[in-house]
Amino acid sequence: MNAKNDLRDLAIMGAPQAFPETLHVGRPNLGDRAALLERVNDILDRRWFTNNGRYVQEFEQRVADSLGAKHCIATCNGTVALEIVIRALDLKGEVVMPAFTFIATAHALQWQEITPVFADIDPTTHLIDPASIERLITPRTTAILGVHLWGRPCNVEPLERIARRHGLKLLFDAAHAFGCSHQGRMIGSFGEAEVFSFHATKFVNSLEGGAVVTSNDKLARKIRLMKNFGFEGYDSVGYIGTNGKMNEVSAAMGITSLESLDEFILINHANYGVYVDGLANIPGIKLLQLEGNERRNFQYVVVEVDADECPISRDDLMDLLWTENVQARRYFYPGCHRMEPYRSYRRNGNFFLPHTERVAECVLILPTGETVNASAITTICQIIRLGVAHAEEVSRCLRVCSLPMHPKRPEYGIATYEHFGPGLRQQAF
Ligand code: T4K
Repeated sequence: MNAKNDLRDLAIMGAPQAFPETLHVGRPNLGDRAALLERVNDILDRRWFTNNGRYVQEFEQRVADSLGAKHCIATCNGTVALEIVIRALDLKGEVVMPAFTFIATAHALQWQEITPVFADIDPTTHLIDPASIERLITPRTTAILGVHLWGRPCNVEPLERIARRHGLKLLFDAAHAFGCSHQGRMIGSFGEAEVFSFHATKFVNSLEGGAVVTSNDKLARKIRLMKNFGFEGYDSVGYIGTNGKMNEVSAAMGITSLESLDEFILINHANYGVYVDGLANIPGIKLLQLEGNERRNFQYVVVEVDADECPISRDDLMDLLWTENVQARRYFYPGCHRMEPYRSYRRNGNFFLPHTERVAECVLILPTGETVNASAITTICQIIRLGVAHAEEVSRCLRVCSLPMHPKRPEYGIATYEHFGPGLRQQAF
């Protein structure tokens, strides 16, 4: 790791990059490798790879127990879990959801020709704003789909009241919120059902995976059948279904990961604390507050770059980090309503979502998890501090070099730092 104490230490000035290996947002946590391999060997020995195997059953039981829920139905990923629960609840027409979320939340509805109707968010919490929901409800509305973004629970009680008043179903995308609580109750126990993701990038992962958690017996039974083609027995099918099953190796990884849950949260929490100190008093840089009495997993480090107060733009700061081999991400830019097919829908196109627009323009997600240590975080914070302190030079340098570094910013093309690194100093100055 190369220290970044002043402007001349930055890679855009020709200095070595801060990190020889890329730091990612969402680098998977491993947990106990030996325990995982032992389970995988057992799976191979027993030749039972999928279809409600022993490890899937154990994973489901452990998840349900840890959340105090009656049922956990494991699936191949979080998106399919959402699709199945939406289908099992018989949702139709329109569903109100926040525009500021991962695109899978909207797609899970639209995939079944249900129109996502986008509500605005609370600018402080980034969560669906209950006050923006009621005016969106029409006779076609069948549900509200809240998202516990960044692991922060939605403002559940007003959502429950609105759902009750209008006879709507309430469900939650809890992809980010495993291990989190709201008013002392674990996420997983709210609404008709809650959906988790155990994708590789989640702090508890099953390589790919997801789960529906509910305490509704009838719904649980239906989802269990639906994720296995609707089979009720060898020769009888009770519902339309799909193949949404989790396989045994994923479940083995999930169990192994669950066994390290407390350790992962401790690491994330400690990392968060280093970010709090490292980013203190940088003008226009605000770390999303996660502390409090509730349980949190701290798996996303969310920074707001305030365009009014910060001399450098969010995107220039992100590019600066990429030149140093820190792949910060601007989740969930530009918001679902600005992505296809939704932006082409006239009704959504007309939506006025000022808080969503502002937050999508200013959020930057920084690396955390098992693979990031305190000194790496201190260096990341120093890069940010230097970027803010020398905003003009940094932005000019980024422009002069017309850096083609960010594969997800099409305006910059696909190349990476390696493509422009040598000779950069001559180009810039
Ligand atoms: N609802 C919400 C609110 C969600 O956030 C998500 C998923 C879902 C529903 C759907 O759940 P799943 O169907 O995915 O279970 C990532 C994840 O793919 C996605 O699961 C997650 N949310 C979303 C927030 O982030 P990308 O497009 O950022 O993925 P990608 O491939 O760029 O990976 C992120 C970083 O992690 C990269 O810098 C590389 C690193 N990485 C990734 C993988 C897969 C690794 O180092 N190793 C790996 O194995 O979406």
